[in-house]
Amino acid sequence: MDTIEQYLPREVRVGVIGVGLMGADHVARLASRIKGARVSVVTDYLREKAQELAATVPGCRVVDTAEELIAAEDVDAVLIASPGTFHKDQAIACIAARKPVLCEKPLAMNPEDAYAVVQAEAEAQKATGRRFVSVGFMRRFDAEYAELKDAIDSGELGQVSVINCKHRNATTHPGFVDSMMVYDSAVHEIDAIHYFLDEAITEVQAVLPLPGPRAAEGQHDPMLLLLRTSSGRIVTDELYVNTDSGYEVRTEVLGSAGIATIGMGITRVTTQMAGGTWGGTVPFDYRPRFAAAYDAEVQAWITAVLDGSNIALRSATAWDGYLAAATCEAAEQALTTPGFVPVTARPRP
Ligand code: ISE
Repeated sequence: MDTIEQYLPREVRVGVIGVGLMGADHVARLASRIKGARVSVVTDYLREKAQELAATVPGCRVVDTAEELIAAEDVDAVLIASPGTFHKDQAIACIAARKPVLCEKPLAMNPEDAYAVVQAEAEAQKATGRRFVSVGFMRRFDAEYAELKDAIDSGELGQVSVINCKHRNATTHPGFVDSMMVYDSAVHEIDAIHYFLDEAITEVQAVLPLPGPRAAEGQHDPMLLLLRTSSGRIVTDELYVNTDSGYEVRTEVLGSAGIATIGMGITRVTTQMAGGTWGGTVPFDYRPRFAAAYDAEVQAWITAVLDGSNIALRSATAWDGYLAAATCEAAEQALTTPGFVPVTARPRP
């Protein structure tokens, strides 16, 4: 008797676009920790870098362009880890090729582009009955985030009125301007709020303190965003991306029956030192904090591709990517507009 399993691939051959920090990290994870997948093709505009990485993965080859990679016979699914400005076109090309895609966040650098991906997927869904796009908001796969979501959903915390988020990076690369603080960094909290509360963010205000000594010319670092949700909850998002001290992501939920905080584990090892000091380390890089979440996210994606559903249950979808982009647009406007700026979102196709 025919079974669906015999028509499904047993191993997903993944093509990875972009081998910078995140792309190289995903290649290593797919090659060593993810079951049911292998990296078959990589590409990067720095070909040499792609070649170096491919040499570490048995059976992996390099192509010149993202288009070639998406069309390749030996690519079943695509992981996009290129800079955000390329995500829209590459995601749409994956949909056109009917290949499942895990697109790193953000889905796009503006809501129009993100909406174009949503529309392309909706049309493909009409034709094939399948969806194709997952967005790499990895925090949805973090154990602490999951516990916090359970605490909110179960009612254990009572009525939630305020959520305080803190997002601190040790440093950023040159050219990390205000819009990137919004679309690259704050976008994580924006998606997390949609994930935690299942309700829309309706308006955003920016409060801009004295820039820190490491802020680039014209950059508002630190930056404070206030988000209001449809039921009237307030979220504070304090971003400081050049602290020089390390990576910290904290969330505190104020409920009428309890207050829950995650992200306090800033160190894995606490040491008592000779000389009477006590302490630990704060990782400089953002990858260690969420390493397990990235593993869980990519494994869940591969499992979904293998079972034909393409998108993992907990994953952010193209629509989530669009809502995040629409909120980022309001946040970006709020940087130069007094008071709250409304989030305008189009209807879901
Ligand atoms: C980076 O792209 C990430 O996704 C990190 O999680 C975030 O903390 C950082 O601010 C971004 O630049």
